[in-house]
Amino acid sequence: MLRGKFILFEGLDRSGKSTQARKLAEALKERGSRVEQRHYPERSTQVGSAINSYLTKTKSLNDQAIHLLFSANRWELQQALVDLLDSGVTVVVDRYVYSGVAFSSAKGLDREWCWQSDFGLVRPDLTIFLDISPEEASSRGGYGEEIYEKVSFQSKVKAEFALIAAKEEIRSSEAGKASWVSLNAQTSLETLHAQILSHVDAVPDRLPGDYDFMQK
Ligand code: DGP
Repeated sequence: MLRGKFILFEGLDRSGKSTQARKLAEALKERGSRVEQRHYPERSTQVGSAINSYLTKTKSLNDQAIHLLFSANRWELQQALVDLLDSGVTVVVDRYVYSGVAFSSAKGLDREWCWQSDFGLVRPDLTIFLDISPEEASSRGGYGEEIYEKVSFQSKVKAEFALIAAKEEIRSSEAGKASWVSLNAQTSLETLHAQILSHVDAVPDRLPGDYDFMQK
């Protein structure tokens, strides 16, 4: 039996990640695959609840502490994620390590320091970065309620994601397999969905227990 695929969506707030993650999961299920969706931060745990208080501005925390809480939230759910993948379930994830680094670096924290707490986590098989301008994202519904939803800050996050993308694209080409793709999110839902599906189909099959990990 093969393990499931770990497919990650990353991007700015309101880039359309949730919609595309849902459409991807539905399409894969229709083909008969077992699929689960996950989202970080997972606000239902105690750590997640502290993160939620920060995001909704009911509790303030210094930048380093909240960075480590986001990372702890990924770590506390890591074994459950690996168990799902090993049991053959494809997991479509909305945000992960790269959001951690992009958002915290955008605040001015040292980039290398930001990566450290996530080294050792399982690396996604494919990261789909949905590229959108902060201005377009801000014009989409519901923007502005949480702490990071400001165009000026999201512009900094976008610049940090660009640095990460450059690094990950080099890693992809060295490894000879596309583990990071950046797609223009300002295109139609269906066009984007079709592009995503074709990238997911190209992800190589792997056996349970066979993972790459986040590392330097
Ligand atoms: P979401 O639930 O996907 O809307 O994410 C909530 C907000 O938290 C969003 O503005 C992105 C930000 N975020 C997500 N993950 C991390 C992280 O690991 N570190 C930091 N600093 N921010 C994050």
